[in-house]
Amino acid sequence: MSSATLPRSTQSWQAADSAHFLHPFTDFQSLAKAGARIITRAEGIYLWDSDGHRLLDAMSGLWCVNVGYGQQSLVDAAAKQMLQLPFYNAFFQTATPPAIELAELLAAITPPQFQHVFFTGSGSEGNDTVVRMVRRYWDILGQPERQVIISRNNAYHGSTMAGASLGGMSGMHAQGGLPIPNIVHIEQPYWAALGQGMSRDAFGLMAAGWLEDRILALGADKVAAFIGEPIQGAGGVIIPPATYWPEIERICDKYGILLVSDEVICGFGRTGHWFGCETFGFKPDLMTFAKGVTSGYVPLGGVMVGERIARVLIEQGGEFEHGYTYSGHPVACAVALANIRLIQQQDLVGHVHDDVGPYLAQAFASLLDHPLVGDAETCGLMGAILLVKNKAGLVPFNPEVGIGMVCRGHCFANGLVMRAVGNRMIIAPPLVITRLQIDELTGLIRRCLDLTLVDAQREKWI
Ligand code: PXG
Repeated sequence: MSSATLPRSTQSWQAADSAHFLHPFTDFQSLAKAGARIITRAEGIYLWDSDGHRLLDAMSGLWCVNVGYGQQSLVDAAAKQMLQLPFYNAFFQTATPPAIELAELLAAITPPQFQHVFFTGSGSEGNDTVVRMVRRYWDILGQPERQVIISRNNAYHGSTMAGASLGGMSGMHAQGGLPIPNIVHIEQPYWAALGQGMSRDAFGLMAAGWLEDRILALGADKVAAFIGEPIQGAGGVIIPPATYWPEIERICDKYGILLVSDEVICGFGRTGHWFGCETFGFKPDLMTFAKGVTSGYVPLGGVMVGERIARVLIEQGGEFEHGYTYSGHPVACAVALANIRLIQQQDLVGHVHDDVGPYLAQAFASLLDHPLVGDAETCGLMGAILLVKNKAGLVPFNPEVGIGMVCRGHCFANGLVMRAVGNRMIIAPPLVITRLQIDELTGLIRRCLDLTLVDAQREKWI
């Protein structure tokens, strides 16, 4: 659809938007001043806005459109299910075929300890479920004093009261009296910021050791669980050293603490395996998922529940007093089934692992010669570029410059959606991306880095 055939002009959309729509994570006044960019359609890895501009969507919507835009089989699955049975609940001893089939398929594609799933409407609701479930588990086992959940600074686990509490974003904690009780945070495994002068592997062991220190300080009999994203996404694509997760697992095992992997971003092929825990070689007791389970075509989330927990809940727990209207929504589950089958049929996980993942790693390595690039790393189809003032010693820009946002501005103007998190430029493109499209992406990134360098020199930030 070109702008000419749209029923309203961009200006009219923007006026109505700022008059009525409170956007998530947004400074409402500055958005009203700037006017929202109105996205009207998409195909493959590209978006179009209401002025007809094309953008390469290197963020997969918001880390979710794994199979790319415009996949007919997902659309057909939704339409068929809506006609047959648009909704029925799973509360009062009822179920619908799509929810049952999806549960069966998830049990097959997740690591073998997972045979059960609890469905939610989003990743945040999934993590709320995790909090209630791990505390319920320890209650049933007669250890109700095991309440504390340990998470990490700069983690993102959602925006509900429990999700934002688990997250380690100080700005979020400052609004609304968070975190809720008995959620504590340790430092993140961010080598470029905290591990200078150490090898990555030595730093990974040290960062995992912070978990053991905290467990000992709290008393192991007070600790219920540890939660982490295999790779921190919203925190800036922080890829931990290879030594980190196996050591975290060893420590959780040593003290009998439940290990939760938040796979909302890393799940469904993003890192080159079905799940991030497989890429990093650890075995969680619970796994939160959302986003890529439906490629974002409709909302769905959930928690994979390991047999250690499921057996206790099922055999000794009685009623688990938790659930959502949309737990197991038939249309969402039908779309998830079509999405996962498409990932299987097109072997998108192998495509990331063997082909475009290594190709993106090479492309990012080629950017290391750029004067602004202090570090460039990838895992599967997640990538981050660290912008620095001086490559020697990774000297950061003054935060007031907002170097990431300057670069992001050039990206938008040049037809590329790339996200800025502080001084890190991050990408997570659809898994269907081709080598040729990665060449296009890399060319656009280089152009935007060059334009950012010109600004930095002109403004004497460098
Ligand atoms: N866990 C993780 C690891 C996430 O990335 C959630 C939970 C919450 O999911 P819902 O579906 O409730 O949003 C997320 C969501 C960003 C950004 O700025 C990232 C997310 C959401 C919004 C913005 O990168 N991730």
